[in-house]
Formats: sequence, structure tokens, C-alpha cells
Amino acid sequence: MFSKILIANRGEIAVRIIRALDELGVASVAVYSELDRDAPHVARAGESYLLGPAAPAASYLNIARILDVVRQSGAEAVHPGYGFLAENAAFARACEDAGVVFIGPPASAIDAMGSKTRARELMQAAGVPIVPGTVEPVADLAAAEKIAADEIGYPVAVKAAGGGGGKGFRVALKPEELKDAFEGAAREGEKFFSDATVYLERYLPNPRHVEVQVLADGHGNTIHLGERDCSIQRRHQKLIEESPAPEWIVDEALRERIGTIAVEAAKAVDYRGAGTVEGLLDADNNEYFFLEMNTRVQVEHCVTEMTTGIDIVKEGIRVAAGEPLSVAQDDVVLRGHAIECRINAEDASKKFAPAPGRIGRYVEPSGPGVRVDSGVRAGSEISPMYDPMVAKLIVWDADRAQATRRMLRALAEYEIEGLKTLIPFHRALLQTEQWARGETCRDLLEDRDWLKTLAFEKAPKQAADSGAGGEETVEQTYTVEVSGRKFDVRVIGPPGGAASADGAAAPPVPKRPARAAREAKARENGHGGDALASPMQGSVWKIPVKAGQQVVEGEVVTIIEAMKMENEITAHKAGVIAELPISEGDLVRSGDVLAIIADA
Ligand code: MV4
Repeated sequence: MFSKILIANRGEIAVRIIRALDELGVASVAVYSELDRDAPHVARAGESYLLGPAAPAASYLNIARILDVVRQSGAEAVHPGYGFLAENAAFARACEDAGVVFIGPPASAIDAMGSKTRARELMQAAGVPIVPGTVEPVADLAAAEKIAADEIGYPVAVKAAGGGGGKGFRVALKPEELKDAFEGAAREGEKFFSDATVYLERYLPNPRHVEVQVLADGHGNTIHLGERDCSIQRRHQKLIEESPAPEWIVDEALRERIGTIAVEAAKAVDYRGAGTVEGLLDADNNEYFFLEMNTRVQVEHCVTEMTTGIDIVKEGIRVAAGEPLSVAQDDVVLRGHAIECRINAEDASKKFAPAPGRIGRYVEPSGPGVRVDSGVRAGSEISPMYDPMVAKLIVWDADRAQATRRMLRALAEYEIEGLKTLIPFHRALLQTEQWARGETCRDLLEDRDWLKTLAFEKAPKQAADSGAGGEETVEQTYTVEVSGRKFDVRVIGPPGGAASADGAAAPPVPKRPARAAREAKARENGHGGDALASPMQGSVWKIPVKAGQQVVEGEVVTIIEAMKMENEITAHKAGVIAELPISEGDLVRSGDVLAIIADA
């Protein structure tokens, strides 16, 4: 085993790798950009080195600088994680030339799978089923028109040879659309991969994205760890992954078949380490086709770790050190069901627009069957310079339905203030019928009306400026007990608060106000101390008062039914009911205004 390894990455995957190194007893070396000086992966590593300015080209993609740090630190191997230099054959070769081990497959395997046409050719020769289409690049539009008409038929997919992950992927539903699709795919290929070469595939109308985790060592062992279903994706970005696929989609026989296909694909390029064979499953026709191979550890490797109990990152490191895999195919047993939600700094209601910012309060979920792989903490700045994924929430349970409920529970526990994330999106999606039925949700993910329901509330106003130039008011949250039941209430008034009226010091503001109070605060209503806010979510059962009526402090203003209980909500002050913006039967959320009580 190595004694020291450099991690050429940042964020959650760098932390994930450092954890594996800690467990293996291997020293870790972190690298960082000027923007990441205070990042968790830097604090977490044994030693850390500055690469350069924030731009990836100057830091995490700077091969010469990274190799300098390798020499300086005495690291014997480099782990690239995913993204950045992970599938860069030139980097793998540069490591080799520098006498340092690249933790990943041989550069030749990266090259072979990097060109999608070359990969299709190799897979076809190895007897691996590929999506019907061309294995040679298609020279020009005229050639594409002929092949589409005579051999493939419509609809047809046009893909960039240098692509992958959906970049440079266009569809022509009918012949008239082929020109745009061909030119679009070629243009994108040129832009992203400096290669305008394209090829054609039959376009499958509604396939599932099913991929297989493989592990291979240098002792002749290549195994698979079952499949992951990553069909919930938008604009080719995966959002939710699960392992195994829903049981009514992939049964034991199909698992065996696609597992064998994946192992054959890996063997065909003399694979080493951890890799993923991506494929399309046409569930209606029980057909599975090779799509591409990702020659690295993937974001979603964790769901497979949860169902197999195998540490994929450690296995990759062992293999790179020349050791055999610690497990044989017969040792691999899949148990239960795991789901991963990607927690991205994005606003789903605004077409998944990136939402960079600084994290305020930050509390990760925990408890049975919950795993959080994150690269952030309270105070972390999410920069538009890097990936918007800030964390991954992974859960395990005995079956898919229970894992879904556990995920909803964990999402509800997750508190990330100051940043818009996909948490509301995941909570909504996992409660749909489509998810329960195991559908790919492609229409739902483009449904603007549905996405709009996920809009975030207005950013919370600072308590200090709620006086808006007038007299200053502050908000304080208190926990109170009414008839032995605990409530969180918000008190708005002049600084010092009620308790200081008689000279006593105001009680301290609780350090961690409970959720209801925080939400109430977030919905600052602009009515200062006159507003009676609902302390809970529920439905309005009775309203024993009328607008214009005088009330005394403590008088029942409304009764809210929540969790099968009737809860009396009482006037927080004496006065006149100036506004009563609720009706019996209304649903209210915690923090909603129930009444405005003006001074009499
Ligand atoms: C396809 C396809 C249909 N036919 N290829 C490629 C990259 C990956 N992100 C999705 N890709 C697709 N390739 C052919 N020949 C449809 C998709 C696709 C998809 C597949 C499974 C689940 C969700 C999807 C969402 C968009 C596109």
C-alpha cells in the first residue's frame, strides 16, 4: 500500500477520498485554489498546498503545478476523483512519466473510451450490444441523410464523437430536422471537445439510464456490483440515482445479463480500478445497449456502496497499489435499496438556474440509514466558478418505498440557510405518483407549472431593517408552553422586548430557533408587532372573532387543526382585529398571518 496520496480535486469527492485514506492508514495531501483556502477538504487533509488562482485552468486543471506538489509532498500516487483531470489521458501519462501512480485505469483505456466512435467499434468487436447506428464517423450531412433513410430510420440521434454525458447530442424526429441536428451536434463537439466528428444512433423514445459499477484489478479479476438507475435527469444532469433499479424494471435475470455485458466491456479495454458502464434500457422490449464507459469513480458510486457494503474508493486505491480486489463476484450480495439526491445550489423553479451564495446555518441530517457526503459547512461560499453540487444525501432502507420515506425524512431534517438548493425539488418529486411508479419523469422535469410551485420565498429581511427608517423594531423568538404544550412564538417590538419594560434583562435569543419560528421570521410580514402569526401548519377549524371586534390579550382568535389536534391560537396583545385574512377551511403554514391586531 502507498504511504501518501495526493488528491487532485476539491469538494465532497476530495473529502470522500481523504476518509478512505484515513481508514487505510495512508497520509493525504490536499491541493486547493485561492478560493478554497477555508474549504473542508483542505482542513481535513494531512497537509495542503496552494495550486493557484480560482480558475480551474490555474488550479485544479494545472497539471504542471499539481506534479510540482506531488514532488514537494513526496506523494506516491494521485487520485483524480471525478471531473477536472479524472478522464484526462494526458494527465495519466504525465503521472506515469513523473514516476507517480495515477489512481485509475491505464491511459489507453481512457483514450479508448474517450472517443465514442472508437468505443462503439471496440464494443461491437467484443460482442457488447451497442445502440444500433454507425461505428464510423459520418462524414457530412449528405452521408447522414442517406444512412438515416436507408439503415437507421427516424427518429435518429446525432452525437458528437468526443462527447459523452449528453454534450453534443441532438435528435431529428423526421428528415427535415436532420440538418439542424447534424450541424448542432458538430458545432457543440467542436466547442467542447475540439472535435466536430459526429455519429448516428437509432433514437430510443423513452429509455432508462441504467449503468453498472465495475471493479477490475491487475490479477485478472473483473467484477460488477449491480446496476444503478439514473433515469431522473434534466438536460443530461443526473438529479436522483438509485440502486438497484426498481425491481419491476430489472429482475435477477436482467441484472445478470447487463452485469456480464459490463464486465465484457471493461475487459475489452483492459480496465483497472473502478469504472462505470453506462447503458440504455428499453424496458418495453427488454433490450440493453452500451452507451459509454466512464473511466473514473462517479458521483453516484455511494448508492452501490450502500447496497453492497463494498467501499468502491478503497478498492480503486488497492488495485492501483497492485493488490487484488478484496472481493470476488460470488461475494457480491445486494441488500435493500439506496437512493441518492444531489443537493445542488440551484433554483428548480427558475429552470434549475445556478444559485451561488454563502451558506448560513447548516445542519446535516443523520439517523438510521442516512449518509451525507458533503464538501461544505456553515459559512462556505458556493462559487459560480465550480460545480453547483454542494452535497449528496444518500439513504438506505429495506426496499424502495421505505427508502423513499427515509429520504423524505432526511430531506426534512436538512437545514441549509442562505442558499437555494434542490431540497424542495427532491421533496416534491419523491412524493409524486410518477416516482412511486418508477417512471423517468422526463415530462415532469420540464413542466414549468409544476416547477413554479417550487419557488423559494422571498429572502428573509434582516430584523434590524424592519423599521424601514421609522422607529426600530426587533424580532425575538421564544419557546412557550401553553397548557403543557410547547410552541415557538415570535415577538416583534422595540429593542429590549417586553421583558425589559420593567427593567429586567430580555431573555437571550435562543441560539437555534426552532423551525416554525424561523419560517415565521422568514416570512416577514411588514406589520411589526400587530401581526398574529400561525405557530404551526394546519387548517383553520374555527374563527370565533370578527374583523373590527375588540379582543383582550389571550382571547382565542382562531382554532387550527393540525396533526388531528385542535389548537387554540390566542391574541398576543389587546386591541382591535384590523385584518382577518383567513377563512374557515383555509390551509395555513407556520408563520402565515392569522390576524392583524391594531392598538385599540
Ligand atoms: C439517448 C437517448 C435515446 N436514444 N440515445 C445520452 C446521455 C444521457 N445523459 C442521456 N442520453 C440519452 N441518449 C439514444 N440513441 C436518450 C437519452 C436521454 C435519456 C436516457 C435515459 C433517461 C433519461 C434521459 C434523458 C434525456 C436523454
